Amino acid sequence: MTDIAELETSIRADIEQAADEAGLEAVRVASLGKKGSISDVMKTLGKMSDEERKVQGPALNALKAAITQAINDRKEILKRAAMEIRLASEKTDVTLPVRQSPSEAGRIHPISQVMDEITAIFADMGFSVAEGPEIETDYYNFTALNFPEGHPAREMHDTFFMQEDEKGERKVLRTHTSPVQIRTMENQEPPIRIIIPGKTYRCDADATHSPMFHQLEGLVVDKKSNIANLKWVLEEFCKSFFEVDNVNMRFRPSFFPFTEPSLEVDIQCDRSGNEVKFGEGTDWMEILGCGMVHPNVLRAGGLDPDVYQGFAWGIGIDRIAMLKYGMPDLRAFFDADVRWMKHYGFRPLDLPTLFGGLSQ
Ligand code: 2NM
Repeated sequence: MTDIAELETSIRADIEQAADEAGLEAVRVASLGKKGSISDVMKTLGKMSDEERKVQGPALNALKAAITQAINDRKEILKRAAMEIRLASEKTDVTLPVRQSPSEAGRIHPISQVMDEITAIFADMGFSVAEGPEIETDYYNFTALNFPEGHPAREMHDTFFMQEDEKGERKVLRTHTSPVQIRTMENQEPPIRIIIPGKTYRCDADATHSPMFHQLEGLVVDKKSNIANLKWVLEEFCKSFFEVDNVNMRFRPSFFPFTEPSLEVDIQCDRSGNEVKFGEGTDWMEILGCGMVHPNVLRAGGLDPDVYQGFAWGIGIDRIAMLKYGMPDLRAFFDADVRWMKHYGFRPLDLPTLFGGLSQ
């Protein structure tokens, strides 16, 4: 027969010697567990005489309770000791600078920045943004825009043609965003006030041309839209975009198939210093093309030219981005060079707004 007092002394010694919670758990299993030393003695109760059981039964229950208590007490001590060690080793220096988050490290490409700036300016004038496909039909890219079949202007656009499809149709990469204007006229009753920023494609590549480039076109159609409105819109745009109080603009006659009359717009500038300054000087710089929408284009858009008239314009985003932010080489725009982006890119959380300053 096991001496209960002896058993208790031995288990208590094991409890005291347990160095951590895992060791203590092993002691608990070895004593109170199903196959533990106390359970082993419990199993002998059945074979005892009634008198013996009356003494040993309560004594064993008391032992169980005492050991459970001793284990819990020791557990508390070990837990606290473990916490003390963690607290001592896991010191945080709250004066260290915070590590830069990915959203802080990223940069907005100057083209995206300029598109956002221009969108903010025109949104303020009540324009909305329209978008459309970059792979277009010949009809939307040329025919509906009053480029006659076989007209040299079609060739002038250096069009990228897709393979013929099963219907024998050859789609094109849009050479301008103007197809979106036709699609909008087809789907929306005037008054129409839209801008269309997006990618455009022409087979041309040198220091100032990339086969993929960005345009932003605008369209206004209403019953009485006129050249005076057009000039006001463009002047407001130039002042906001170049962040100057005054610009001198020069409108020269030009030709586009989709507008009549067609005009090219120059703004006065000073190129004597390192950078171009607008609103002063004696030089002129061409920045956009515009005109009154040709009656054939309105008709193609499903509008009656005897009821509606409109004006439209187109700006090359890449070139005015280079101008505004002093980037000398267009090709670097599309190199995806992280160092270039770090230098010329914009902070993602500094969104351009008219009230906060477009470019800060
Ligand atoms: C330009 C210049 C002049 C233009 C015309 C149209 C449309 F579809 F409404 F007729 N959209 N864009 C336009 C007019 C574009 O880019 C230099």
